[in-house]
Amino acid sequence: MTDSATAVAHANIALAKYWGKRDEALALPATSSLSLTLDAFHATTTVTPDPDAGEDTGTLDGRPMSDGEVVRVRRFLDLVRSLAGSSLHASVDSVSTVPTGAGLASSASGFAALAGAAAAAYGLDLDPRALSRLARRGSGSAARSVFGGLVVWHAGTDDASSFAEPVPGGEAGGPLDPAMAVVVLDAGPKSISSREAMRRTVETSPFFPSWTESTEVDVALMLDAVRAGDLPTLGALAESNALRMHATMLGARPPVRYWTAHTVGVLDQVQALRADGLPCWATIDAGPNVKVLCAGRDLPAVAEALSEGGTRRVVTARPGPDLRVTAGG
Ligand code: 2P0
Repeated sequence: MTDSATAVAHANIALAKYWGKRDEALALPATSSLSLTLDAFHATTTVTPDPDAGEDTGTLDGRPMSDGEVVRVRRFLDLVRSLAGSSLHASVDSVSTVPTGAGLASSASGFAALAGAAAAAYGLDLDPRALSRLARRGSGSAARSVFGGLVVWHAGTDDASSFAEPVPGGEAGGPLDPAMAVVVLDAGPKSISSREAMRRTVETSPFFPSWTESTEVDVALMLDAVRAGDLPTLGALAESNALRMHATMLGARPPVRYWTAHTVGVLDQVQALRADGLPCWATIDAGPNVKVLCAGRDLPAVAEALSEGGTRRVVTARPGPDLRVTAGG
């Protein structure tokens, strides 16, 4: 038996979104993106290489992984094995506090934790940038979950230049003090995977070229806002960028629509809270749930308002930590 390794990675929510790939095989995104890693949701993954195992196996939250999940893990471990020069199969056991497949970035924390644990278990000595590039191959947004706080993922033009890195200024209690209220409207699996929806958007939406051009500009403007400690500008850009991402997928054929009437209801509420003098901004991923960015000091009031007297589940989150390998390796 070879030593196992365990890693913990936190979920991230993009403020400037990744939507569409320029290269599927290498998982190169069409645009750069900017995200906030959250302390509220994380995945803990243990990889145990086993000389006696004939194939890779896995569990997710204590149940055997589905065929589709095992295929994705196996492909990822193939990449790790090729880098490590190993032929050992492994068991992968992952426990997540993120509702799987509900547009709450379960694959980001999942594949970042898998990358960290697999690299350690197979003896790869990777610096954080190399780990981010490796995690990207499992799931694009996982590149960002290697780091805590605010993170930029440079789109790059090849495997070496497409990596994430931390952006100073995202610390809790700092001048920007970013925080998030996650409004959980539906924690069930989504109707179409983001991978498939992105592909359809790239292939059929006439809005896609404008989306990529304007997102590159948004990332630059957001980084300026972070440097200036200007949360209102960052928030307004984030809300607009999310709406543009959904506009580009609504332009696909057949259209991709993750919103429900409840999603629109929360957008209305966020607008009303701003009008009442409570600064907060909405963002939406590949699912109906709405994440609301605000300053840490306003988080209790924002969460209280969105919870509708406690009838709705709202999870509060502050900037989360870097990926860490917690055992073995
Ligand atoms: C993001 N999302 O930037 C965007 C916004 C969803 C909406 O990254 O195909 O699961 O594995 O690279 O990383 C979700 O996409 O997709 C995602 P793959 P991933 O957070």
